[in-house]
Amino acid sequence: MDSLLSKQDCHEIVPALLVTFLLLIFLYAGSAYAEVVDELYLKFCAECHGADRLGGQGPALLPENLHRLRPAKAHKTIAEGRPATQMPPFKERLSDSQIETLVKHIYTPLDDIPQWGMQQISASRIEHHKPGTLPDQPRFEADIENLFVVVELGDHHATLLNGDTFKPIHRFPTRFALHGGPKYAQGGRYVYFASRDGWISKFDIYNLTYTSEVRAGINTRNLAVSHDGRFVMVANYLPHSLVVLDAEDLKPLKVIPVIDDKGNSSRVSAVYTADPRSSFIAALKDITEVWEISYEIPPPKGFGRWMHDYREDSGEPGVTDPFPVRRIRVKDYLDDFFITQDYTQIAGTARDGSGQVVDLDIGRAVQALELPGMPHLSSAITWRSGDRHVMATPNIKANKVTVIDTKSWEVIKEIPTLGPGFFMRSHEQSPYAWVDVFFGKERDAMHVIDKQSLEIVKTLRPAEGKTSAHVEFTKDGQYALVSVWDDDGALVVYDANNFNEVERLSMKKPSGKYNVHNKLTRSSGTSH
Ligand code: DHE
Repeated sequence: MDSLLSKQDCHEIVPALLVTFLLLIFLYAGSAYAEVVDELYLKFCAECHGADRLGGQGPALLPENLHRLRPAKAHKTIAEGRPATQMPPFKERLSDSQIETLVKHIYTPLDDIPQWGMQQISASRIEHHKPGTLPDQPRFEADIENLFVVVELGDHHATLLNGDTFKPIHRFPTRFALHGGPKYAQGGRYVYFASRDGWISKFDIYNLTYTSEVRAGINTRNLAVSHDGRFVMVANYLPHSLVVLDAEDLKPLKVIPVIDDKGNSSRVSAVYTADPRSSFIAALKDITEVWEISYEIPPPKGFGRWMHDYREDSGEPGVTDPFPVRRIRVKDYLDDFFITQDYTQIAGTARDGSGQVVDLDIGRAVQALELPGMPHLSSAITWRSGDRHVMATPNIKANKVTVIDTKSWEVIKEIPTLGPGFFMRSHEQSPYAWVDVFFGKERDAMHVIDKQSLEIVKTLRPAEGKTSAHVEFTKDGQYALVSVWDDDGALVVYDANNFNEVERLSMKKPSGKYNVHNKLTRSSGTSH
């Protein structure tokens, strides 16, 4: 019988079949590999960094956000964890090649990064109560100035606490993974929260209810509120932007892309309000610049109408472009920084340890700063010690508190501690500064330092074996509130003079706690 295929057919079909076969194997291998990557990523990374790599409790993992992290360093971070973050080491659970697979994955661009501009922000806004529709009297009896908001990370709630009686007034749900300090406005009537996934929520303390919410970013760092309570500024990791909101109803007023004059964009390290300057100060992570953004709107007369016009134009600048940016070129990146009490200088460090002092009036870096152990943002406090003004901060990578003279910017003392710490706090009325030992075996310890002798005078252990962290004082500085940072945790109130425990309230992983008076008066013993 004749063969069904001619010799000619064989010449054409066999190679074609072979190519198809190889292609199928290649595609199969490719999709199997993609499946392995997805499985690894979903199992080990997605819970914190988001299934879509756009961030969640942890930052977004995209090439655009990893400029400063070389792949080899990313490998090390996955294997060994990252100090000062919730990132654990994975080397016991993942092989070297699995880690390498994940590294390749996070440096692969996404096909499509969602846009998050004016339109998306506006569309996300939720209005629970229109401005002016809720009663102007508190629904409870308490000194508003001595209230605390305590953030409980364990089940994403916050507790409003009476700082005189230490009795909770109200416990309410928050957005997922709040981070950084909530900010008060209007004498403590309102508090603004930021979540790591970009949601900004405005809560009316008088009426114990949210009034509005908006998603200002996909992966957000923190927020600041102007001292006059008119504007909220949001700092983002993704997209690379700063967003100005109307503090009254959280309507977006302006999206400022964070780009230098060569077109390089940057994540924002953090933004703070500089009250006497009527400006926001933002430090950047991928560009060696500090930005000062003025919220003084000219002309002051007729401001309301002018702003209204601006909003109706849905973001198009009006006669004068509001919120202008002043760029200050600096010597290195500023990952962590503090603004001095008089708002004239910034002391900051890059994660690799190099530090600098930037003068906001002169507009440049004026001095190097020796802070090798890397502080956490907003951990430093200041006080008068003898005839000097000092700044002190714990270090996330070193077992010490560094004390610096804020005039000469020289280190005047390093106080050895039982481990690296996250937060340090004091109060104008207290002779002591409290500092936690967040990392290591002794993480249940809390040191109390005498502000004049610069010696540790007491080490407390609020709960044996459980992390104790983050202190905030009452309005009068007589009591210090400490977190037992555990799902089965507590808020422990100490007499700040004799260190005796006076109250213990059960809470679910309480993180930061924020006193209305200390925050609004910009106490030198706490973050602003
Ligand atoms: Fe924070 C404040 C950045 C890890 C708890 N942290 C801040 C602020 C910034 C910041 C920018 C200031 C915001 C503000 O108050 O306006 N934090 C960073 C980091 O870069 C770092 C090291 C890595 C990261 O995960 O982003 C980091 N921070 C942590 C944690 O792991 C902590 C302990 C637990 C958590 O919530 O993730 C943590 N950060 C806090 C708290 C504050 C804070 C409680 C507010 C302190 C205050 O008293 O104001």
